[in-house]
Amino acid sequence: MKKERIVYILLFLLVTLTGSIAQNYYPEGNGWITRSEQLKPKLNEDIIKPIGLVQMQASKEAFQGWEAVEISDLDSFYKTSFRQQKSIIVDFGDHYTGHFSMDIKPIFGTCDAPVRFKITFGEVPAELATPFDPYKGDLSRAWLQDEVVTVMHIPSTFTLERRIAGRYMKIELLGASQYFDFRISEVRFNATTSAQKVPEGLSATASKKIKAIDVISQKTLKECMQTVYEDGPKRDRRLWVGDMYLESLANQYTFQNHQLTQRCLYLLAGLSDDEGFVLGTVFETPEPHAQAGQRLMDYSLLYNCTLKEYLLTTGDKETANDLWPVAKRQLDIIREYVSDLRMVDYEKANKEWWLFFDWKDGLNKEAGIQGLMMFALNETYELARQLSKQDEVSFIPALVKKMKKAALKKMYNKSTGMIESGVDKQISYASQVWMILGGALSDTQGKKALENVMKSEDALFPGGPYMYHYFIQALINVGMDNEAKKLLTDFWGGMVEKGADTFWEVYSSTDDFLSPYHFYPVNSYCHAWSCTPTYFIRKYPEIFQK
Ligand code: RAM
Repeated sequence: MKKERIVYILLFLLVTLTGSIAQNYYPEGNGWITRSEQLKPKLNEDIIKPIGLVQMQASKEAFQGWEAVEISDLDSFYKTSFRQQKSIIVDFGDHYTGHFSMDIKPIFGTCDAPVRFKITFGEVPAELATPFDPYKGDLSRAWLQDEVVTVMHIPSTFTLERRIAGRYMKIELLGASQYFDFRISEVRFNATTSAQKVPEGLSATASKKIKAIDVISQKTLKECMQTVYEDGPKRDRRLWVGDMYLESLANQYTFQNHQLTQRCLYLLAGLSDDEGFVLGTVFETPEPHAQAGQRLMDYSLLYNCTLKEYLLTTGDKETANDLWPVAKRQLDIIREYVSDLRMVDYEKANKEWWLFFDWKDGLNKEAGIQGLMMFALNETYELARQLSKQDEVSFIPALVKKMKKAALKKMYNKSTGMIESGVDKQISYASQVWMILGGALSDTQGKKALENVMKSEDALFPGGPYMYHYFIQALINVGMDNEAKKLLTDFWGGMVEKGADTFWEVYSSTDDFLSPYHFYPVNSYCHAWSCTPTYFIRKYPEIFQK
């Protein structure tokens, strides 16, 4: 081999090897990514056949103005020329995530030209009845599940490469030769999930509505459980820390695939940034990588809470010990942003990090982040206790005490009994909730704060299911069991009444078209953070199953 050639090969190897080994704050970082890959679940597959053909009909009463009305079974669809039918919508009977395929067979003549179809999938009826263009949404138009496909030969089996999620599928004929004819002889869906176990049924005393909510929550979680805990199988199809936290809670009481939680914890740890902070979201393909620079403060801290929950559920100290340095490092976020006065430096935090909490315009998050920090500190201390590592975080109890005192002094209005957040003294549900979860308010104070905020007409309401989860938890923590049950039943029950097969990313009983992305078809209608009713229903049977 020529000398230059050898040098060239060596150089190439050096570049590719160093390129593929990410810089990592933790010496074990790359090993954690490898570990997470070993824990990747094999997906269960299930072949789903449609239940019939439907037509989308405008209806004032229906969710977003459209309902799916059954028009026929599949027999005549499969037997009749598709050139005559031109456009049909099949109903798979429920929401599924996976791959679609169809068999196409000739009726007469020889296939002398390709056939072109447009295939559109929808999670909800309106998605198949609302024109996508001109596209008005903030997120990529490509999330919408419409594809133009060309089939070169008939007979053949066509499989759509893109994984899709939904219940309804429209097939339209865009182009075919007049010299031969064909029919679609079968359509099917290869549905995938990493949820396997069948959870036990609820107690016979549980109401019909609670049972329905429980089933749909589980379905939502099941669809989001793929090779990671995805946030939504239609969109964004990736692992977000906040969604994972809630999914792992619901998983504990249902499918109990703890290996999936373990995989996600290793993956996030291995992909943390060059300062050791867990990033808000990571992707699996083409190789595991993080959303660069996406520092989302509440999510980094919720990593610790997920790890603590994982340890308590599984007793797997090996994993918890492995990942302990990551949890410990996240606490430095709190140390950096909490001033000597023991209040979070909200302006700085808000400028340098994304504080999420909820999709809610105008929400002041000062109280929220102070409360969440205290919550994460307490959870991390418990994690340390389980691992006999309290001495490594011995500062926690005193810090929490001081943060509580500072928070009450700055934000608690004794006369109204509510927390006021920010310079404008904003009153929101989120602020009361996080101060309760962080332990700043006693049960009596917390109860009063929630009772009062629920009476206050000007208080900023929760925006979406993610915030509703924490709201329900706060109600339970302060002993407002009836209110917790009512809220869960009204909010998620509202989606059931509107025909949800899986629970939605955003929901407002007064606005079907609400969208954080300014175009409701791009909302996710099977969304991880909406799956937690099953967690509450099963964890607190005395509240929800009576
Ligand atoms: C959206 C997704 C996801 C959430 C983030 C913050 O993109 O809905 O679930 O965690 O926002």
